[in-house]
Amino acid sequence: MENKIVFITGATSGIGEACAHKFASKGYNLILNGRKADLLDKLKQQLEAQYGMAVLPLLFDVRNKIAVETTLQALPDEWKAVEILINNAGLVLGTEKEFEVDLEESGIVIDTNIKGLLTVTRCIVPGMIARGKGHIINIGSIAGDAAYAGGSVYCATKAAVKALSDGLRIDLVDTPLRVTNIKPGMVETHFSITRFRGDKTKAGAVYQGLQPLTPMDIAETIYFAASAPAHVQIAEVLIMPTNQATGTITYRR
Ligand code: NDP
Ligand code: 8X3
Repeated sequence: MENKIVFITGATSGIGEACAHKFASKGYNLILNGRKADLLDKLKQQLEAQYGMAVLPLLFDVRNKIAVETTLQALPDEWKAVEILINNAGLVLGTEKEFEVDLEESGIVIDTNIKGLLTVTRCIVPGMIARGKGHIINIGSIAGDAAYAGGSVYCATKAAVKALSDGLRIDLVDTPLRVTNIKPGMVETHFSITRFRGDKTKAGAVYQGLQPLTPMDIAETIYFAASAPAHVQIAEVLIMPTNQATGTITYRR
């Protein structure tokens, strides 16, 4: 295939979907992963019609190791040469204290944000090494820099994303491959609705009185990192709204 290929996990919403639009608008072909077949199909139709590139939808849950491995091993030949991997699929469930969390939910968050990311990386990076070309962009978070109240498990997973990103960068230091950890602060997506288990009022309150980032703000930053010259490796980007200073300090009108 002529165009370069970007593979985005969790592409059916928020930051992943914005990345799909950004890279499609630049002529990339996209492998888009998600868990909702209808949304994936709709996105494929929309992007191909709007930008004239090609989309390969991949329906799987990143927690399902067998599904990830078999699907990625069976990629059609013309889709194998993934140049940019955006490990974006992720979530948080609940705001309980660490000693009160629902362990089933914590398991879902850990299995998605850490093990899912590692599984996809494990499947895609060897091909990048063999081709001598590749960029792995992990979506970490400001939450990985310091824990905050009610975020213990989620913060731990994003600290893990930082360690996995740093470790991979070390392991790839003798190759042309690059690794970037994008660490957003507050971005208004479905993220907080998921955190509050569907309660839109509570989710909306998170962004009241300040202007949060948009998913496209993050996609633009990711595109900037991906389009830097080959000798430039943007290792980390911490990006937050102007009225956010840390994971917990904000100014609200
Ligand atoms: P959204 O909830 O809008 O999007 C999350 C996406 O990930 C959805 O497409 C979701 O699909 C998908 N996803 C979740 N679990 C899985 C899974 N097991 N397998 C495959 N796909 C999955 O949230 P965001 O766009 O905000 O989140 C994207 C990433 O950004 C996450 O890693 C998040 O931690 C990170 N982030 C978000 C911030 C924010 O303030 N919004 C700030 C910092 C980081 P489905 O609908 O099927 O669940
Ligand atoms: C999501 C951002 O505000 O929960 O990673 O730390 S926040």
